[in-house]
Amino acid sequence: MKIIRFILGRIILFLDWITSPRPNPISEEKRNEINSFTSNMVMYEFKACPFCVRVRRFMKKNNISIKTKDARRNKEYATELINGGGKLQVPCLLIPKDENNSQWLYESKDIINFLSKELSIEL
Ligand SMILES: N[C@@H](CCC(=O)N[C@@H](CS)C(=O)NCC(=O)O)C(=O)O
Repeated sequence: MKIIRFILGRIILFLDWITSPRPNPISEEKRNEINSFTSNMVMYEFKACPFCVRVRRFMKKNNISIKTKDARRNKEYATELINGGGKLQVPCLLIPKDENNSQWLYESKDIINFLSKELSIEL
């Protein structure tokens, strides 16, 4: 089972690599707006998870750069995710609200919808 998952993961990463989307051209002003909006966010992921690939491709196409934490390879990140968000499921976007409050947004579709709505990106 582990070996099948590994092979599937490699295939997903390879396909993602050869069909990687080009970033849409945007103005410097829009780039600054995106960067300032996402600067303190973190996305918990597994590198070869197809749902994470979907979110990463959306981000790349739309010039969104968010720090990622691989919760498969790093047990500390997995613990952070479980303690903060309540479960080990990726992708999960951590959105800090203020000093004591954060939103842990699960579901690839919801993450893409959130980013596109907040950044006025058409889907
Ligand atoms: N409906 C979810 C599915 C996410 C999902 O199934 N993620 C898998 C990895 S591909 C996961 O977190 N599994 C937990 C585990 O393997 O422990 C989405 O679209 O984000």
